[in-house]
Amino acid sequence: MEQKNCEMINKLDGTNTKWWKKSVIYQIYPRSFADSNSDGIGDLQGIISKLDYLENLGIDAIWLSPVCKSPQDDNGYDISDYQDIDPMFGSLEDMEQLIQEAAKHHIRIIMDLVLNHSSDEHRWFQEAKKSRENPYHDYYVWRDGEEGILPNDMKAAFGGSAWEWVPEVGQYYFHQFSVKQPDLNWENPKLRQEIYDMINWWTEKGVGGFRLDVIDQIAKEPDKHITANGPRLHEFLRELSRETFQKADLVTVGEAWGATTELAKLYSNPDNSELSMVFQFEHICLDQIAGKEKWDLAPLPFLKLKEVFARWQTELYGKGWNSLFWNNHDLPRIVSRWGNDGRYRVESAKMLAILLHGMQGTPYIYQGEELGMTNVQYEIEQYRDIETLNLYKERLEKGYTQDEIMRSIHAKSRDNARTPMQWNDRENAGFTDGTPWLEVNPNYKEIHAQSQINDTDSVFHCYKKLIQLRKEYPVFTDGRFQLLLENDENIFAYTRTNEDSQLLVVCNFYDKTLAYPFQKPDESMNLLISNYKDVSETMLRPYEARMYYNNQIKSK
Ligand code: TEU
Ligand code: CA
Repeated sequence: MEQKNCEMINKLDGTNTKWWKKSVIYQIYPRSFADSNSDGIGDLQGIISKLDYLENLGIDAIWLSPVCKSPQDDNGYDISDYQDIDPMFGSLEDMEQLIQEAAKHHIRIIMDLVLNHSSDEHRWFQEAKKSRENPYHDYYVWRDGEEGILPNDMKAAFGGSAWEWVPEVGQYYFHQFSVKQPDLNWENPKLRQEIYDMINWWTEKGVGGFRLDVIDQIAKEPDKHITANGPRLHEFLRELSRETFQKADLVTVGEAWGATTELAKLYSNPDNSELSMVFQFEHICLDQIAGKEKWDLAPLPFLKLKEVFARWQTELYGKGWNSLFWNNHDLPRIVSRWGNDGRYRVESAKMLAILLHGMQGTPYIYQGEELGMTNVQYEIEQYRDIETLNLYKERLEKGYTQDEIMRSIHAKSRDNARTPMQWNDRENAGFTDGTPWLEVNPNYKEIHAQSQINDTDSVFHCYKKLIQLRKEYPVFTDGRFQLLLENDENIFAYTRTNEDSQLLVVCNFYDKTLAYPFQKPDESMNLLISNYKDVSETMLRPYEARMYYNNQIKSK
């Protein structure tokens, strides 16, 4: 019955295929979005209460970070029951209600599937660790050994060894993330079948698609130190797709830190054999010391940023599909990171939006990005994220100074993105009537949704307009990308061109005033959107961004 919801939206769109190529997806981190029952944690009813806001913004789908049952060691990325909702967020009925209510607002729900690992509190793992003969034992990745002598030196992403000893079975299990996130063994066909059944069960409930957490790491081979891009990865993905996604008109997006453009063409092959699109991070990893960790800060190499975007735009054209994003729940706020969260907060937030949304791919907006929300600079006691807290301990032990560590945390902690959504200027930014699980950014009196919704100069309106433009002009979807001024140290400029029209995007990435680098725009150039009230023919002001549209290119 619920599947009708998606069919209904398809009809409204006037298309039955590849709806996601014209869509904009909004990511919700449920625990930080809206709290309906004053326990300080966002929940499903909270999201339902904000659907009008999201429809007003104009987004097509919500990527919902995990809401399944979980002990919350990694905020829900450690699932203990894939077919139930965590009571913290509500019930299965609330989830069904969300799917239905969202459809009435022309919004689909994309669930976050964490298939690389489960929680150690999942029934499968509870059984698996009982004995080597248990039927669930092989659902996980085990290696023989002796207590204290590790199978090898592999490290977990959240610190420490990737191996954990279980005395009952006299073996180590493998975990790429926290010790409470044992890796699933995709080599086991029975496990794969359980996963497919679970996905099909959600599809029947009417979800619009799935985001696949660290999907490039499912085909691990720890004996060879292989985590990402294991030999059987694309074989597994094709089977997964055939057994589940291809049976419905879903969007699927694979998180892949290790993707290259070549691999991305496999993941997102237009023949639909694997996924709809890839979510890769090459641009996001540029401001760190090469070969080191994200905490080892380096200035953004701007020319490299342009090169990376241009390469992905060009190489995937017609052969794959990319996600366009600056933010998610693991990344710092972009306006603080590569914009300016002081004097030019509004201008730079809009510039970054215009720059990204003119490209080919499916844009993602992470909650609060549409308001220009910023990073926080908390004391260590105020942080909640397992990665941040482990890093702090680990680096103190390694002899880093407190100041060095806090500088890294302020720049890169995942909690920068996880502070509660700023709805209004009331206490706790209108997020909760209780005590928020993570403190609200102290700038909420100045930056909040209520003041922006009806202000046509707001960051919110810039995003709203960009979403509308993507729907209105086909060139956003199909135009070929060309980078301009490749070696300019300040300006990011490009065109998108299809058979009968062209977009020109010109962005000043920095806080200085520059000469306008092109011929003065003529009457064939229609200014679609910009971030200053007027347009100078000779100058680009700090963080100025313009997007022109020209539909007379044939006559040229
Ligand atoms: O993230 C994948 C991942 O590799 C991150 O751990 C990343 O290295 C880190 O966040 C960068 O700081 C996904 C989820 O998005 C993340 O929230 C989860 O913690 C992780 O998987 C484990 O499920
Ligand atoms: Ca709540």
